[in-house]
Amino acid sequence: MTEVILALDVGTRDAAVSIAEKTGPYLDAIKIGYPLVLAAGLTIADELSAGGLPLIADFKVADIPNTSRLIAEEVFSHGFSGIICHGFVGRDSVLACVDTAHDHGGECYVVTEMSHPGAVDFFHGGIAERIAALVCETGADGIIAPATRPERTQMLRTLIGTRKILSPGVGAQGGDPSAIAGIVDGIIVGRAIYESADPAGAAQQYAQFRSLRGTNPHLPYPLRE
Ligand code: O7M
Repeated sequence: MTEVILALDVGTRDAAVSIAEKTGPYLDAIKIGYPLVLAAGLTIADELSAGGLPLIADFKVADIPNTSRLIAEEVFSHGFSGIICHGFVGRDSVLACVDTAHDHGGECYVVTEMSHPGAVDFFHGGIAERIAALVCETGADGIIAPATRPERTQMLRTLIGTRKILSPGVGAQGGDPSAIAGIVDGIIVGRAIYESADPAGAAQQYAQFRSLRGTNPHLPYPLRE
């Protein structure tokens, strides 16, 4: 199943709780990060995780190993089940997040290539491929790779095998869910759900793509459960 992960980047606690409640039945996880946590405080994580869906901390951690570990420890003491870090900081910093996540029974995802147009300035030219190799070496659980460039995500799939790919850029950034859902493990959707006049209906529409997991004929590995 290709999971549907809501990027809950709203600006108030009330909006976050309301949208999480409405869309929850059609979601497999919720991702929160700076926009919501800076507005509502980290205790919003305790509140959302009590709803029962896995909660992913998107702080794109990019620091020295000790600081990365301290951030990850704080994250996992607030009910998160996963953390996202950057890969360009290098093996020791990525390992600090991976090891802390695993110590707490959680998962760590590494940003390998971003979805926005400017990402090509740095992530192309071999960087994304090197980060993908680092992901395999460090035992990270998966990568973040762009729905806006399915061909790049397909290439990254060949490098990371059956490790998970979570893919943002669907909807508001122009990524087509039908082009990406067959090669990834989860699509990350924000504005196209939380800015919709009918967030539950929008989430339900994206939930239809769950059945596409592993259907891309060019996949080097069988992905279906
Ligand atoms: O659907 P959107 O565009 O409203 O939101 C997309 C979410 O995914 C938002 O939370 C972004 O910060 C995040 N994201 C990207 O859009 N592109 C990336 O390359 C990486 C992420 C992300 O989640 O990184 C962990």
